[in-house]
Amino acid sequence: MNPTIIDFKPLGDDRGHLVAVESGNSIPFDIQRVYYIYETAEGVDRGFHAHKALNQVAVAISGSCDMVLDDGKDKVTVPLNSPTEGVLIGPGMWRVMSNFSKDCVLLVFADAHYDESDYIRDYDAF
Ligand code: T46
Repeated sequence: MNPTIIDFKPLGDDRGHLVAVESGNSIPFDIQRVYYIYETAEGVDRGFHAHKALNQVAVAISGSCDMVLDDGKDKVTVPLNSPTEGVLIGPGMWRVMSNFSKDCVLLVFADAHYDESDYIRDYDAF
């Protein structure tokens, strides 16, 4: 399994950095929802589910964490540690986020509004 890594173009100058994110351009879908995960307690892992239809792109805009993706056959760990690098997570992908640094802010773009019925939270059912 080769996860799709998305490189965002840093628009930096001597004042610092800026990244612009555009639906259908840097993100390969229409963005319907944005959420972020921060101040994750030490040693906590999150996720432990797959989605039936949802597409998402996750970027650690501060700090770092690992995104473990499992398609049912292969498992790959994608280190997220750059505000200019995201990972595309499509449907049918079990995900676990771990090794959150204290300062990690994980920003996620999604192509649909929150819908609990889109979650598969039972690994055996997955
Ligand atoms: C995912 C990974 C990367 C909402 O009400 N609206 C939302 O948009 C989201 C994302 C969550 N919630 C509620 C549902 C739960 O009561 O917030 C609570 C925490 O969500 P959850 O336990 O699903 O969080 P994670 O970190 O396990 O998973 C999240 C996303 O839910 C999921 O889609 O792919 O981040």
